[in-house]
Amino acid sequence: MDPVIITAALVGAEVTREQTPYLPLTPREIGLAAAEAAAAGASVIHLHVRTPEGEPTQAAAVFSAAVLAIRERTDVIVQVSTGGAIGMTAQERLQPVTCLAGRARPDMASLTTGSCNFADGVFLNPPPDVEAFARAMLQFDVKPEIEVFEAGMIENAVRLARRGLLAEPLHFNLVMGVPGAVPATPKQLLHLVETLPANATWTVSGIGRSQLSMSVLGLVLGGHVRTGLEDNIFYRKGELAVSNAQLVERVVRLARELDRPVATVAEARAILGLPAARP
Ligand code: KMH
Ligand code: ZN
Repeated sequence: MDPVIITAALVGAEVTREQTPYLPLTPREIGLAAAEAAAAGASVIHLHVRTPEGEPTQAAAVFSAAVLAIRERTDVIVQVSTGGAIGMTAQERLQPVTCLAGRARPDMASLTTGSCNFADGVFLNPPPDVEAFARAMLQFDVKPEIEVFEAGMIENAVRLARRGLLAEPLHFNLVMGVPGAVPATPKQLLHLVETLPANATWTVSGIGRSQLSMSVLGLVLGGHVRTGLEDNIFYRKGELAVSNAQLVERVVRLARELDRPVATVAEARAILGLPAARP
């Protein structure tokens, strides 16, 4: 079986320290959490950052500090979020793609190709913004991970690729179980996987308690797996996960049982078509 790329989504924009004391917030905490997750088997870090007060931000200075804190400690692939948080402007969200320099430049960035309800809010991604994000990623040589919260977002990405705004093969993250978007069921996952272009790579993220079942399905179906506190703060019902690394370790154990070798960073770079290392 092909190696599985494990992505650790360390912090996100929605989870708070009140919900879990184990959430890394400062650039240093994020750097340490990334190094632990990488040591456990993660080869990609999906990155959001926070202000000192713990609020989500897309400020370039904070992203830069966090990426450097990660790069000081590990050679993991860094994927910055352009989703940010509900209510942010497109210009604000794009900063980690367009404003980071030198070693702080990201390898990848998330790119959501449509709008959807997102818990009590609306995650707005109008076509002109999506197109601008795709163009910026091409210009800054940052590989998009297409975030799919609803089936139509796959076709939107394929259309962008046909217009030359996304480079193929495309890489997708199937995000299952956000309240208001596609439910985390095996049937829905299979439908999304079968809808992908034939040469695409994909990972799956299960939100909340679906993180475990979606991880297992991702492994069985030959996909890649995202885990971490952004998507789920519990290890099991009523028991908080004590770190991102703990969640990664569980995916590694499952992968071993299911005969999926865990991708090294070099293998993940090759699978995703990334250069051997970001200069
Ligand atoms: N925080 C969500 C509104 C992404 O990182 O690109 C969007 C999100 C997706 O987390
Ligand atoms: Zn995210």
